[in-house]
Amino acid sequence: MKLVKIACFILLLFVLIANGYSAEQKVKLGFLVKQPEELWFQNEWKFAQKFADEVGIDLIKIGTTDGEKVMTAIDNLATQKVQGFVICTPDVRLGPAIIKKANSKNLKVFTVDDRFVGADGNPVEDVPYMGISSTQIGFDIGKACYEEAKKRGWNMNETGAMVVTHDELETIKQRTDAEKDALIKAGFPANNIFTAVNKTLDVPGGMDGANVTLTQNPTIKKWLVAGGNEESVIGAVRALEGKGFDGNTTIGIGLGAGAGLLEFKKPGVNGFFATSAISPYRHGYETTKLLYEWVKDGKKPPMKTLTAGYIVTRETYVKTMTELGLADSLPK
Ligand code: FCA
Repeated sequence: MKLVKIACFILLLFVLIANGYSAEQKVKLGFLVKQPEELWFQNEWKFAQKFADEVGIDLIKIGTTDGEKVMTAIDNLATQKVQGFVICTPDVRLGPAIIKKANSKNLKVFTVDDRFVGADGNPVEDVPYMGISSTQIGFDIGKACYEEAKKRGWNMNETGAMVVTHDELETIKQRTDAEKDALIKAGFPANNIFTAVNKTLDVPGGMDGANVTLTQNPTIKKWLVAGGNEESVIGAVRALEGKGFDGNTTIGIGLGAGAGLLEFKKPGVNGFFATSAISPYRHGYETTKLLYEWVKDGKKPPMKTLTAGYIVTRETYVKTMTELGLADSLPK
């Protein structure tokens, strides 16, 4: 009996020590983004940090603007004993190389915004991904552009629709294809839809792409503008301003939750009419939380989560975003 008691005591001691040890092992995560200068990604980081602070873990945030930087960052994370990272990769085709490297260092990977593409050209489906509902959001934007033009009594035959895209990226192509589709379904003349290309997905890239389209179509009097992200639409609006168009002759609808909101804060009205507000909270806080639970408790995250967008104008954005719990990402 005495022996049994001693054995139980030793066992208990062992369990306590083991538990104490694992509680000491602090979770450390990484969050890598392709365009750290963009407000969207800064907001993702902000909400990821919020989660990290709430649970008291370390979060290492690194801007990885090209493939080499991604690879160096993964080495860096591994050296710092990080257990996993969230990533929006600068190039989706890097997916297989990123997975290989992460596996070799025993790091868990969670993709956000842009889904990896495999060597066969298909999206990688066995790495958790949180993106936006690109097709639905794009469709809503195309429809809203048409409806606003109709409300203003514009003659659609004299109006052009510029859709600024970056087709190499699945999520952007889905958004802009749906924008065109919605315009056509609403009754907008297909011949008046023009595709512009934003090579870099930032404002200068949107402006360059739009300028090409504008030079090729000098007779169009009024423009609808849609795109793959807010930066693309803002770039096009700036290009239109350069040619004398303004808020009376341009209806631009973006997609994001950063740069577009700053347009609303500018005095007066410009061609950036509305944006589909997406959630940096979900893409930052929630991705980090899911990764944390995966690392800490072995709870596998859902393989695919698609988040919604809500069209807001300069009149409605503060109210709607506050209702959506996004007051923290409103520009000051
Ligand atoms: C892509 C775009 C970003 C943002 C994000 C949700 O990564 O490049 O601007 O729209 O999807």
